[in-house]
Amino acid sequence: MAQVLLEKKGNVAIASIDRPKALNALNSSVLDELDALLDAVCKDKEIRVLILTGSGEKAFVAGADIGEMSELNPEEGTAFGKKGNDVFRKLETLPIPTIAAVNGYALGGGCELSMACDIRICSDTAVFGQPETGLGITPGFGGTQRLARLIGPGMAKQLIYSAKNIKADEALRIGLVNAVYPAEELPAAALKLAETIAANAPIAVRACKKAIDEGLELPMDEAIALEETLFGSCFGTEDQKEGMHAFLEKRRHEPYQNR
Ligand code: DAK
Repeated sequence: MAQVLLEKKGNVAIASIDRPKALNALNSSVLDELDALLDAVCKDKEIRVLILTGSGEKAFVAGADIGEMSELNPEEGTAFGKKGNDVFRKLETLPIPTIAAVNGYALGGGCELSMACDIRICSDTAVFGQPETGLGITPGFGGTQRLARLIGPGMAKQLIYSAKNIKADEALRIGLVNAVYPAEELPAAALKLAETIAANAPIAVRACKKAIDEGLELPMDEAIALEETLFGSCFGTEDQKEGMHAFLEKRRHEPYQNR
């Protein structure tokens, strides 16, 4: 039975981790399915934005599967960490924008999964945390790296060393999420945001993702040069011509064609 579900609504795809009885904990087979799903999403030219969420009302993802991890030896632990990291990196570098709609517990690997997405929004029932040090391990799916980059090293160290969970309002305050919604409104809010993004010129949106993600790793002069190249490449697209002509002709642009 599939443990990661994919639904398409127009140009938006919604992937749900579907193991609600284990609070959507990530085991090896879920990671394999997520990996295959990302490959399929990448190939589907209709999909312009991916939303990631969890099935059920309690959890986004309550972490890596503690049952599966408990008896690993150091070599197996390293291999499990690499498997997760490879999938999360594939998600992070997916060419299209990704939104984590965090609908409950996002602990350990769940918090890390949300951080591999471009944008995080959550329900007022969401709980975030990196409980690993309380279990005798370090975060293993990029938590030490992405949390420190997102919210700064001081706050990341406090969360990781203390293994304390935080609620949605605190996640908003420290910049881990962009917005908090009543639980029942989260799916619609995520879809509305995704549709807003999907209606913009897809080639330009993908170029923005590349410019931001790759530019942040470069010295400023190289980062600006990267932006210039990507900016220039947009002028070879039909969507740029339509967008600018529509403005000059004082009309609404035709739906962008991803060309
Ligand atoms: N793994 C496996 N099963 C889990 C789980 C998890 N992370 N979280 C919950 N479950 C299962 C529970 O065992 C329970 O199963 P049954 O007993 O019903 O069979 C079911 O989900 C419902 O959970 P609870 O009965 O505990 O529900 P409560 O509402 O009472 O509590 C909770 C919800 C989220 C507070 C609690 O379930 C909890 O504390 N869960 C564990 C959260 C956690 O510690 N997550 C972090 C896991 S560590 C690495 C690779 C990866 C990682 C690290 C290193 N390398 C290889 C380098 C990542 C580590 C993690 O993510």
